[in-house]
Amino acid sequence: MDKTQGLKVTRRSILKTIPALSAISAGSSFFTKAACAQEPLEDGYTICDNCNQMPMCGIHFHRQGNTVVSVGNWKEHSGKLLCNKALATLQRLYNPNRLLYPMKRTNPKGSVDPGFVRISWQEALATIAANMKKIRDQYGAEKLFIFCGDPKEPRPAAMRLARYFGTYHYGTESSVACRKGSLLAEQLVFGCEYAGGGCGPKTKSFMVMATNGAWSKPHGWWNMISAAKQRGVNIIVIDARRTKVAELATIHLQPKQGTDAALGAGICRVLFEEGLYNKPFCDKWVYGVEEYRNYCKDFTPEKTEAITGVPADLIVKAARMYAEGPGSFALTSQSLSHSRNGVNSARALLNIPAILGYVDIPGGALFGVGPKGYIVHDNGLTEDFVDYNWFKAHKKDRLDKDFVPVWNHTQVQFNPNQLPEHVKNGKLRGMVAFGFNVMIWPQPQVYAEAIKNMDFSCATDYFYRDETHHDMDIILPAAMNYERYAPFGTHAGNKVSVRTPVKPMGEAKEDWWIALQLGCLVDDPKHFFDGDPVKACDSILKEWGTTYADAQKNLPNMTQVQGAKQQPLKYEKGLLRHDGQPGFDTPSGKIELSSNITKMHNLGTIPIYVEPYQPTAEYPIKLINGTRAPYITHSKTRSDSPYLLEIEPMSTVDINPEDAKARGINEGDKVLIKNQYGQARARARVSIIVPPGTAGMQYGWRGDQNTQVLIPREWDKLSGYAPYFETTVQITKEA
Ligand SMILES: Nc1nc2c(c(=O)[nH]1)N[C@H]1C(S)=C(S)[C@@H](COP(=O)(O)OP(=O)(O)OC[C@H]3O[C@@H](n4cnc5c(=O)[nH]c(N)nc54)[C@H](O)[C@@H]3O)O[C@H]1N2
Ligand SMILES: Nc1nc2c(c(=O)[nH]1)N[C@H]1C(S)=C(S)[C@@H](COP(=O)(O)OP(=O)(O)OC[C@H]3O[C@@H](n4cnc5c(=O)[nH]c(N)nc54)[C@H](O)[C@@H]3O)O[C@H]1N2
Ligand SMILES: [Mo]
Repeated sequence: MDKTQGLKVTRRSILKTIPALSAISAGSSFFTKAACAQEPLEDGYTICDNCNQMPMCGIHFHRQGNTVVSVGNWKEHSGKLLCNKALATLQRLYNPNRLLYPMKRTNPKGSVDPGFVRISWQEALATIAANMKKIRDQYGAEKLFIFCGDPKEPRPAAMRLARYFGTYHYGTESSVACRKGSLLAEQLVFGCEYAGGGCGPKTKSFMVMATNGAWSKPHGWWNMISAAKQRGVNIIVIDARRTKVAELATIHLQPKQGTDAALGAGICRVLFEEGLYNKPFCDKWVYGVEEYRNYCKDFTPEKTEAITGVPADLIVKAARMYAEGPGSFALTSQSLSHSRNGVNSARALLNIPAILGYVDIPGGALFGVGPKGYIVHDNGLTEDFVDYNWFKAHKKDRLDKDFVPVWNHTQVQFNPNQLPEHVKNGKLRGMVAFGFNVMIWPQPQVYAEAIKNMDFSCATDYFYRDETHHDMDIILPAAMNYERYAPFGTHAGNKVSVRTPVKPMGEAKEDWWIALQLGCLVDDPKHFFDGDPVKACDSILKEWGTTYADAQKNLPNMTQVQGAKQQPLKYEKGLLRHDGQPGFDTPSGKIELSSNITKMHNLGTIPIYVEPYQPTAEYPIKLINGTRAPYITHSKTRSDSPYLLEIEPMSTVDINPEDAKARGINEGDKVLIKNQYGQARARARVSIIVPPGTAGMQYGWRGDQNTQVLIPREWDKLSGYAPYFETTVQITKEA
């Protein structure tokens, strides 16, 4: 059977579940037309955007006329195994609740009914541009906040809009939360992005640092680790939960949530004391060894056990086993950084491969390379495209300077977690957003209030989301991944994939088109490729030796572009530092166990352990709020793709059998999760995936299942991230 026939759209499947969420229904006359179409089946190609992994997975679809009728694996693509979320993008495409027309409010902000009505694109763009210019003229361009949520694809265009409009207050979901907290740890230690990698043929030991890649990295991570296991690689998993990956591990170290800085120190102590660390490497390339070693002295296996709950003998065994390398590692993109001491937790674990010299070696994780100027972590495509240096030059002018000085020092994106305060003080007056979601934040109602109090705000989205869009001025319909050209995908350092889109539904337009059109209205159209997304892509592709049209001709193959050659030991060859000298791009030129940047800002030197919130009699359960599940992405897969909602119809909390029994809770019972900040409803799943005293669940559910109300607005001093994984709660059976 043709694998591309994986999922077929039928009228019945689409109409089976229509969520009652949206205030704006698009109608479904489309399906009647599609059903009559007698056109030939043609091939089409696009990139999945449903979990926003980088790089992303390829989709091969079949179209009949303008209708996508089936989706499946794009077998020539480097991300070729589609998961359920990718298959569900077809149902999302034809979800009858999609936002399909530009809308403007007609009732005052704060009204129960915003009174959104359909307007033309011309009116929408002209109104937004006029308000942007008004803010710039009256208060200064930097009073406009430009934001892109988890969707990674609009980012290069949104960042370019910010640049040429003139505001350096550009932020994304990754400057609210997510990957950049771990990235900050990597930068402090190694001077650049370095989240580790997988296992190669030479790898002997692999440390999985708080990531559950089997569920969060759908494109082949499970295959990679199970193949490594079969080859006899020693796998050490550090995870607070008993995940599938932990069950496969040679050793599972299961620390209590938020205690990794102690565990890292405990493991490093064994390596130092037993002489297992790489002394010649440390002497030459590592800064702060004596200072950190002295700190670790205290963390005897017994003391480390007392803090982390990991048995002392297992800590010693794991340290010795990992030292048998060559060792590789994989660091979480988020879980560690979502605690108040999160960046230091991640740094402490990174110190383990650092002192063993498992840095850019054969059999270890290599530093990433890409085509000229390519930036993964800001998703800006290239430094030239977004004018990275302009943002760097304006770091010191940003509003996050006092709130998070280390972040401000190191990051090109603005940290907007103090948005409510900035709006209150008149420092931010308006917002242009792409895929914006107030539920990204703890206490989302505070952010919704800030949006309401802005002079002007607008957002592009696939759907109308009441909690986010209710008090906005204008909402614009974004074309989905099957309906857009930009951006192209960049993979494996030197390959790109392009699309063959269908015409968008209704009047949806691609985010890049919207950003570029706005750019043309508020600045010189030359900076915005006359509003044409393909021309914008070509400005990058030409530098890399191809064009969009040429890459389309290569389909179904991906197109090879000029990329940097991957090679080990880049620090010896001067390939990591901005000045081209050997070493690392840190102030000392070495890997920093003791950070000169945190020191500069009086925020300590080495990654010390700070006790996380402890359970109390009133709130005895630690709640990890946000671990990934294979069929959910954040807030968006729920109502958008009813197939996925069938797998998990409501917010579900994992609770250990001991804790369940003590509370008279059975599998499937409705429960109430409560703490001093708020409460949320869920359904119980009694499971040993969590240890006694800890519960785990998703976030992103709406209404009375919204767990963001349980999270305090408190922040890691280094990243400014909220403690999503660190709260304590009580769980009771619902009456
Ligand atoms: N409690 C808790 N909170 C967390 C986390 C956690 O683990 N726990 N994790 C944090 C992390 S790591 C992340 S990444 C964030 C999630 O970041 P969010 O930005 O909150 O992610 P989503 O819920 O996916 O919402 C994205 C919005 O963008 C829209 N959208 C999707 N694709 C596109 C597109 O291509 N164009 C446009 N215009 N719109 C689009 C969707 O419809 C949706 O409304 O949440 C953070 N917050
Ligand atoms: N299916 C799916 N995939 C996704 C996403 C999605 O929503 N759905 N989102 C994408 C995004 S935006 C992100 S940021 C990534 C996140 O990807 P991951 O980092 O893999 O995400 P998590 O599942 O949140 O966390 C990984 C593990 O950390 C463990 N953990 C929690 N707290 C601690 C702790 O204090 N110490 C230790 N040692 N372990 C701890 C959890 O038990 C969990 O198993 O996933 C991406 N991929
Ligand atoms: Mo994330």
